[in-house]
Amino acid sequence: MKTVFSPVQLAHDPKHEISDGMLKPAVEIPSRAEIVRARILETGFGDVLPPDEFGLEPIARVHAGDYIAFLEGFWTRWTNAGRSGEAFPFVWPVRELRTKPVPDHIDGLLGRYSFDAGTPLGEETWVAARASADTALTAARLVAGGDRAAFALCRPPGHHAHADFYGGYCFLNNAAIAAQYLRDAGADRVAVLDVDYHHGNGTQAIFYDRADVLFLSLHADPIEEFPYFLGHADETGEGAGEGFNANFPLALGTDWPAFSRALDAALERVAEFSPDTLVVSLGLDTYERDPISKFRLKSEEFLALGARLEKAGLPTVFVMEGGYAVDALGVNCVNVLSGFEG
Ligand code: SP5
Ligand code: ZN
Repeated sequence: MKTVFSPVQLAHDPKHEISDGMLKPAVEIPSRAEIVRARILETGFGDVLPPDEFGLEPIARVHAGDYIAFLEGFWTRWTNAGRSGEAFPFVWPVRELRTKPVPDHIDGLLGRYSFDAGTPLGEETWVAARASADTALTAARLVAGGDRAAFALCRPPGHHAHADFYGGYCFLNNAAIAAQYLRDAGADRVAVLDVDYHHGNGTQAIFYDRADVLFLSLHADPIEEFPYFLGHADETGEGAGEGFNANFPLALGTDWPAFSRALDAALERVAEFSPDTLVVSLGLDTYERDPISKFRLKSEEFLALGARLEKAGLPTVFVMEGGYAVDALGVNCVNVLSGFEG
C-alpha cells in the first residue's frame, strides 16, 4: 500500500509540554514521523507520496469556522501580545462559565479553543496541522479511487481534536476529516475504528449524532487515563446517532489477548454496520514500552493487529495517531501495515 507524508508536518516541533505538574520534554515530536518513514523505505514496504493540497473546504466540513480562523491567526495574535515561544492555555470555560462572547484576550482565546494544557501550540503548528490533514485526505482519495488501503503518516495527530477545540497533541481531526471526505466522495457509510491507547474523544464528539459514521474506540478506561472526561461504555450516540458509537474501555495493563478480544467485538459491530470504507485511527501507544501509556502490546503483536483488521475485508484508510516509544515506532507501525498486507 502507498504511504502519504509531507516534510511540512515536521515543522511543528514542540519543545515542552505540561504534564505531571511541570514543564517536561515534549513527546509528540518530529522524529516520530521520521522513524516511521525510514522504516517504510528500509523495508521496501511501498511508495511514499507527498499529499495533494485540498484547501480549507474539507477541513471546514468537520471544524468550526471560528476555530479554523483562530488556529490560522494564532501566531500573529500571540506575538502581537508580546509573547514568544510555544503557548499553553490555563483557563477554560467549564460548566457554569460562558463560551460566548468569545474573548478578545489571547489567554481567553487559548482557553476557549482548547481542552488541556498538555498541548504546545507554536509558530509552525498551523502549517503542519494542515499538511497532516492533507495527508489524511490524500490517503482517503487513494482509497476512494480504488486502492484497497492507504497509510496517512499523519503528524501532528488528530483524534483528540473536537470541532472547535484542540488538545491531546491534536489540532485538526485527520481521521474525521478523512471520514467526512469519504462520505462526500460517495460512501454511504463509513466506520472509524480507533485503536490508539487513548479514547478518541474528538472523533466521537464530531460524529456522535450521526448514523452514517460509526465510531468505535478501544482505549484505556478514562476513569484512570487521559482524556478522563469521555470514553465510557455507556456513550452510545444520541439522536439519529443513537447506537452508532461504541466504546471499549480497557484496564491499565491490558495485553494482546484482552485487547484482541475487544478488537473482535468491535469488528463484529463494524461487520453489522456494513460500511463502504473503514478508517483506522492507528495509535501505537498501546506498545508495552510506551513512555506515557500502560498497555502491554509487543512488537510482533502489531502484525496480528494488522492481520485482524484485514479480515474485515474493507477498503481501509490508516491514519496515524499516537505512539511515543520513538525507537520502536517504525517497527510497530510498519508491523500493523505489513500484517494487513499479509
Ligand atoms: C494522540 C495522543 O496519543 N495523545 C495523547 C495525549 C496525552 N496527553 C497527556 C499525557 C500525560 C502523560 N502522563 C505521563 C505519566 C508518566 N510519567
Ligand atoms: Zn494516544
